[in-house]
Amino acid sequence: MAEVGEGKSDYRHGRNMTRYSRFEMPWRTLSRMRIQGMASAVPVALVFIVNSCGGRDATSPGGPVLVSHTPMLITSGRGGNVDIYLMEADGTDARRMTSDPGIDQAADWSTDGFTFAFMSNRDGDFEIYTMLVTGRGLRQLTSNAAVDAFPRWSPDGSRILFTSNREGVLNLFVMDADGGNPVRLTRSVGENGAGAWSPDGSRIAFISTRDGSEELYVMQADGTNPVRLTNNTLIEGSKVAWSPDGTRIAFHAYRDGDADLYVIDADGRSLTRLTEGPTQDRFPTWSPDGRRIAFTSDRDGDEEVYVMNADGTGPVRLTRSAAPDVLDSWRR
Ligand SMILES: [Ca+2]
Ligand SMILES: [Ca+2]
Ligand SMILES: [Ca+2]
Ligand SMILES: [Ca+2]
Repeated sequence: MAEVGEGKSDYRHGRNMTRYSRFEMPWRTLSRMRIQGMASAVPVALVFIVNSCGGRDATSPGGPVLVSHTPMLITSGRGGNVDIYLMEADGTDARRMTSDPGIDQAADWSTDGFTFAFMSNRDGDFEIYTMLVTGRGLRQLTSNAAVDAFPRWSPDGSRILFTSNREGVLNLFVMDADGGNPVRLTRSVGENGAGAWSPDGSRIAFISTRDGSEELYVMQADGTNPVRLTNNTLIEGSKVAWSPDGTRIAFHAYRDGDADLYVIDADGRSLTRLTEGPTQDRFPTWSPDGRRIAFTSDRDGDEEVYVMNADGTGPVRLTRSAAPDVLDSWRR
């Protein structure tokens, strides 16, 4: 199994800077993973009672600090292992959702608010799983020796988009939310991955190397009519995110040697940079109301989750652990 980006020389760039998070799984590295023997692991059903906590947003008067109580799912190493936690969006009350010795990461909240999908290598290679936010109800949706990664729930809750090399190189697939009927969506030269549904479910944004460099594309949800949005943005992240109104797409890219957040109109116009500075600013997720973007940055030493206004102003740190903390999903 490849290490998850940590200190690998081919992921260094520019001023000897590690380009990738310890937890970031650059989507193309998945295609180079070799499958190890099966690791025996018994999923542990964690019992957590999740407070009902939607819809209570508060804005600090006169200031940029925006507090939300819509919870987030993060991947963190704070418990000594890579696991998924449910956290209030003010950074408090993090509750551990997974406790398997394997890597559990890339959680994506379903629109019903009760279930999340994630990727785990607990059976020896990466598969897609779902779990209730109570910690119960673990279900394994994929089962094969290939990499199955980065699940994203369709807005209507019926399907899950994911990235897999089950047919050779990385491509986007969609399956029913119970794991049935997997269908390949992308067929191109090069690799395709890191897909994300538009809020109305009609389109999918994704990253592809079909034109040589890694660029952002949008296609119809059935895989037709791919349109390239960026040129030489050096996107190598594993995540793109649509604004809730479907007009913009946030992503991170390494245009100047370190990761920064960008937003582009869904038609490819108006590329805007949101973060500056030599630190790694990654994994954007829009708040449900579209006014904020949460992200992950190592600007204070180690990776923490931050939230800022959608125009890039007023970043506020939410997590404070010595381990890497990476934002995965904000409840919709
Ligand atoms: Ca784990
Ligand atoms: Ca697999
Ligand atoms: Ca930066
Ligand atoms: Ca941390």
